[in-house]
Amino acid sequence: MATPQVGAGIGIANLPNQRHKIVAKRGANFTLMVCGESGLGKTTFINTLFTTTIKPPKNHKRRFNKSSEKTVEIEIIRAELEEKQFNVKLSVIDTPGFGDYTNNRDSWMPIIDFIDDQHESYMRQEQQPKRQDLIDMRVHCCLYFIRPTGHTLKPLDIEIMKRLGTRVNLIPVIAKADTMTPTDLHKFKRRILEVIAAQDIRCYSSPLESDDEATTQRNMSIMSAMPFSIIGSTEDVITPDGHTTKGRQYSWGVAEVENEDHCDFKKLRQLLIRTHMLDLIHSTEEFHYENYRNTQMETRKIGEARVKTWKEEEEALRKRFTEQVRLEENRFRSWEQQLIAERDRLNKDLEAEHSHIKALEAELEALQAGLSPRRR
Ligand SMILES: Nc1nc2c(ncn2[C@@H]2O[C@H](COP(=O)(O)OP(=O)(O)OP(=O)(O)O)[C@@H](O)[C@H]2O)c(=O)[nH]1
Ligand SMILES: [Mg+2]
Repeated sequence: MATPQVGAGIGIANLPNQRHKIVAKRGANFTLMVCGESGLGKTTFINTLFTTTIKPPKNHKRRFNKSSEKTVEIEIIRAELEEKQFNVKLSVIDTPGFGDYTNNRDSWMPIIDFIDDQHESYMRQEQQPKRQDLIDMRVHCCLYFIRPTGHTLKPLDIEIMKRLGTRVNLIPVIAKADTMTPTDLHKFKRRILEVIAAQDIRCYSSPLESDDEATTQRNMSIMSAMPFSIIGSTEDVITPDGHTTKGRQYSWGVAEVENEDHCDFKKLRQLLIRTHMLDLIHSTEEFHYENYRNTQMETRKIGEARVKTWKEEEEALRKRFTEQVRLEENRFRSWEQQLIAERDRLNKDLEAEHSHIKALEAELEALQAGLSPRRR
């Protein structure tokens, strides 16, 4: 896990926001996640973001070498961004790309679960009496990588984006923008937005209005680029006008990461690191986390009510059973008593019969005794 420090300013201290003061005091935790089909350039994007935003850390080399490898597990990369008195602890979550079929649930469900688990873990900690130093890995923004097919969103994208949109600030991005012509890219963006609207997929939207006109204009310009097209690369290329920048070299020329005519990487980075970071953090807390908490509370309340009903039913059943057993026992006892009484009566009868027989026998004997001398 790398922990790079930034030397270059990132502009976050200039946030024109009341909340800035609060966050500036204690610093902010910002967690960004990338997800999407395999091989779309998620890991490359993270590396590009670090290379272009943060002074590359010494121990970061290992990651760059890994960029062409498949990501096989959820990986968290940590960095610290500092500017003047402002401090941001940045965590980027790289996820394994999933296959391109909807029924491939095993590969993308863990990503959804990861987001829920972070909310759950935070909620548990909040419920503890000791609440200092909460570990907070709630995802503030999830970039969903879309394959640059030029057609439309696939059923797989729709299914996953729907689930993500209700849990997290979802921002769709078009991967590998250098593989499409600007005209096709424009059409593709429009189609994606149409599907998002038609399918009711909830994507991140931000308050565009601000106190000053320039900020409002800037926010509108950034947000209107959604879904952001991106080019990822940590390689240096030489532009036609001779300066060195990050990009991808082709026989026909270069695709530049930070050129706004080539892709929206710069706008997206500005949104994430500078203009909308606090809004992403606050909307996560105030909307997505609250949503999760309320749903869980509701579910738990229903659960508790069910348990209460079960307990009541169990108690009633137990009472009924005990009563039944008591009645049976009474019935058995009175039957037993009757039986004993009957036995005693029979015994008495038997004794009476015995005495009667004995008396008869004695009488017989006496009779026999009286008779015999006369015979002699
Ligand atoms: N043309 C083009 N290729 C790219 C871009 N970004 C990444 N690639 C290439 O795409 C391949 C896959 O990139 P990765 O960053 O490993 O993709 P990934 O989404 O992390 O893949 P998984 O970890 O398997 O999900 C590599 O060969 C990259 O060089 C891009 O913007 N344009
Ligand atoms: Mg990867």
